[in-house]
Order: sequence, then structure tokens, then C-alpha cells
Amino acid sequence: MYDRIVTHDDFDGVLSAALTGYFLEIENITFAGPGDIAEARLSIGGLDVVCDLPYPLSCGMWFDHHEANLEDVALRGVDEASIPGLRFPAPSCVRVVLEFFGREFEIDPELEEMAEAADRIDSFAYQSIEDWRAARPENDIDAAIKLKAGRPGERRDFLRWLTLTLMDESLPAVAAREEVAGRADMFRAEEEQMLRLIEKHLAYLDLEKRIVLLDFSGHNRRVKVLKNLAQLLAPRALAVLEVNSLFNREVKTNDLGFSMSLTIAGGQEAVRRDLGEIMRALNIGSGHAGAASGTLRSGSREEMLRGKERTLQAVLAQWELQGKS
Ligand SMILES: [Mn+2]
Repeated sequence: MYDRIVTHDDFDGVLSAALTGYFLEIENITFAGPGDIAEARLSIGGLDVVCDLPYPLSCGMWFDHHEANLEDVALRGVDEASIPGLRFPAPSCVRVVLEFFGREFEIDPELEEMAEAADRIDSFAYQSIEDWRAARPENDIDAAIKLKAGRPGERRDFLRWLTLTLMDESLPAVAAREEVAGRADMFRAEEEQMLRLIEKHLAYLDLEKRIVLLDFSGHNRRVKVLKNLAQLLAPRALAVLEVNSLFNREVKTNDLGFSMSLTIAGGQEAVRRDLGEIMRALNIGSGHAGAASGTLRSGSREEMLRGKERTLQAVLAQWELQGKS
């Protein structure tokens, strides 16, 4: 009935595809990002099962856990209940997939463990920094997925192999495979480099040092770091705010991207912050409570520099305001 799975190219997407493919006996997998769907860069039809991605123009079956994607479908006037598959807000898409197939098949404990791993990784739900960095099979697999380096097509081939292997083997068995361990080691070397770059730029937005500020807008080339790593250097910070220049192809523009996320400590604070609300209050973007982003467009370099300062102060003011309510 279905002959292909189109899934998100992250840990949750790979596991969602492995489970869906296992139950529906599909081995043809295509990987995509949310932007590929939003901009319709892929042709998707009635024979496709879509996992962990926004709803395309149409598809055969859809599994998702992102609340914003459900709201989008409602806004487009599509009757969500008429789409085969299952959607509900959950920490991971694997959770949704398992719930769906659990209605028809018996779910063994190994699959439940996969859902717990996907929940932790996709919602960044950790008790502490040690808990986040702990040696767990899922963390090795996640690291191997995140590695971007390699010849063209190498990552896609790896993701396809990984998905098929996860249909037959447990997380610990897959994590022990040489293909996974080798890529995980390479990713950890990349992480070390990111940490060094973060260390060089580490500053704070506020005097109390609750918000780490990583301003890469002085760079003439695109900077790619995982801002989550900043909390290894600033374990008591509650949030990380990253500022980047936006590039048009390889040309730096006067536009700035702001992205902000709560640290593990920030997620555990008694005063719950909503970063999406901060971006909306500034009218530069949106997001959810734990992570949000925005864009500031400027006509000149001077305007950009003034706009950046104004925006940083406004973010801090909104943060303080939320702390009082
Ligand atoms: Mn997901």
C-alpha cells in the first residue's frame, strides 16, 4: 500500500523510519529537513509515509509530534483527522509511531527503550549536564548522525544503512557497529573544535551571567556550532543566545539571525521562561518555550550594529519581565 518513507534526518526521524519500516515492511527511505517540505523541494504523494516532518501538500500517511505543524495544517484548512497515521504532541515522533502500531501489534521492551531514547534526545530532557553527556548507546548513534563531514552522499548512505540496521538490531548492538563508532568519534572531534570556538566568543548578556551570549556576527564566514555546548563551559547559565550574520549564498549580509535556547539548568528553574514569547514580543520570530529564533533585517552595517544592540537589550528586558510575572 505504501512504498517509501520520507523522514527527518535526525535521531528521532531515523528511529521513526526504522519502526515504521519494520511494521509496514518498507525499505525505501528518503531523508529531509523541515525546510524541504515547507518549500516543496521533494515530490511526495499518496504512496509515501511522512515521519517527524511538516505535512506536505499530500501524502499517504503522516506521523508527527510537533504542535506547530498541527496548527499549520489547521490553518491551511486541512481536516487533520482525515489523514491516515497519527499525530499528537509528544516528546518524540517515535512515541507517536509506537502508539500507532501498538494498537495492532505487540510492542516488545526493546522498542519501548527506543522510544525512551528518542524522547530524551529530541526534547533535550536531561536531569543534569552529566546525564546529558553520559555514555549511552543512543548518544553514540546520535553523534554518528550529527556528523556532517564526508564526501557527497556519504551521510545519506549512512542514514539509510542505519535505518535498515535499526529494523533488526537493538540500540546497543547498533551503537557497537564500527560504522557508528567511527562516525561518533569524528563528531566528537568536531564538537571539541566547536567548544574551542565557543570558548573564544563566550560572553554574557547580563551581569548575573545567566544568559550566555555567543556573537559570531563579526565572522566573515558562516559559523556552525551547537550552542548547547556552551553550558559545558558555563554550567550555571540558564540560557544561551547566539547571534549570526545571515548569508546569501556565500555572501555575508547586514541581516542577523538570533537563536536562543534554555540550558538544562534553565529548564529546571522555578520561574519558567518562554523564549518563543520573547521572540514574538520583539516581533522578530517565534519558537517554543525552550528554544526560539528570530531575524533582524538591516539596510546598512550601521543600522545592523544599532539593531543588534537594541535587540540584545530588548531580549534581556523581556527575560527580566518574565521573571517578575
Ligand atoms: Mn522529532
